[in-house]
Amino acid sequence: MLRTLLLLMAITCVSCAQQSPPAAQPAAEITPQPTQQVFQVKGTIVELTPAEKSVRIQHEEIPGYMPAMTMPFEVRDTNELAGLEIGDAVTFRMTVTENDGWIDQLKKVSAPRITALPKVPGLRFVRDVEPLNVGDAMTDYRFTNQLGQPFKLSEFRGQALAFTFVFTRCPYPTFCPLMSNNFRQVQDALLKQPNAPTNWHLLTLSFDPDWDSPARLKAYAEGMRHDPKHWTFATGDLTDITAIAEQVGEVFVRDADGTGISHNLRTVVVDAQGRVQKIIAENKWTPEELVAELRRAAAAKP
Ligand SMILES: [Cu+2]
Repeated sequence: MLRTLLLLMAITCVSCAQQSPPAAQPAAEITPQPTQQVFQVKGTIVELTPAEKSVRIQHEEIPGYMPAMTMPFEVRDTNELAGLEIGDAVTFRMTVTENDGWIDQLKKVSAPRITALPKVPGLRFVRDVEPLNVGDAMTDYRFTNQLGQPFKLSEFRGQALAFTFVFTRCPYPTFCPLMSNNFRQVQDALLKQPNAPTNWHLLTLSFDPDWDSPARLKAYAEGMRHDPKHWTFATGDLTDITAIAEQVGEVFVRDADGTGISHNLRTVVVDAQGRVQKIIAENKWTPEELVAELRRAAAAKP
C-alpha cells in the first residue's frame, strides 16, 4: 500500500513538474531521496528519553499515512528535546524512508498543557499469566496460521523458534515493517548459509486479530516472500495473544478511533528444548544477531 502511495505521489509530482516552467525548477541541491516522505505532525509529549534519542508522542492523525496513535520517535538531534516536558503540545517534522523514520524541528506550541496523561481506551486485563524469564519453559498456546490451520507452539519443539509481534496495517518503517524485514533477512540468511541448521522456525503474531484474518496474513506473508516451511504468520484469540504478549513484555493498546494500535516491540527466541533463550526489546537488534541466537537455540541440548 505504501508503494502505491509513493507511486501516486511520484505521479502527482511528475504532473506538477510538467506544468511549471523549466526555469523555476529547483536545482539538484534540494532533490530528496526518491522514497523519502516528509510530514508535518502535531502531538503531545508522553515520555522523554534523551539517552535513547527517543520521545514518545501521542500524535494526531497523519492523513494518508498513519492514524492517530502514541508511539516513540527517534530524535536525531537530542538538543531539540531541551526545555520540553511531558504534557507539552508540540509540532514536528516526521521523515520516513523505506527503512527508516525519525523526527526533527520539534517545537512547543502554546496549546493548553494537559495535566493528566491521556486516558487509555480499551485496556484489557489478563492477569492469569506470569512474566517469562530466560531459562523458563515456554508456555504453550494455540493460534491459527495464515492458511487458517490451528497449531500449538509446542509443535515447534525440537526447533529453534523466534517469534515477534506486528499488525499488518502498521506503516512506520522502524516498527512492524522493520520486524518483518528483519525476519525475512534472517530467513534468507539461514536458508543460504551452507552450514546452517535446518531446525528453526520464525513466527509473526498479529495483535490485531479483528483485521488480520488468515487471508490478510497470507497476503502479507507472500509480500514478505516467506518460506512457509520456515516462517508462519498467525492470528488467534485476543485473550491468548494478550496473554503471550504480557508474558514477554509486549504491550499494545488500540487507539480511541479504533484503527491505530500503540505498541512496543518484543522478539523472543525459544530454544529447541522449549526454553526461553532470549527476549529482545524494541527495534535495535540486527538480523545477524538473531541468526546467531537461532543457531545457538537450534543446538540446545537438554
Ligand atoms: Cu507497528
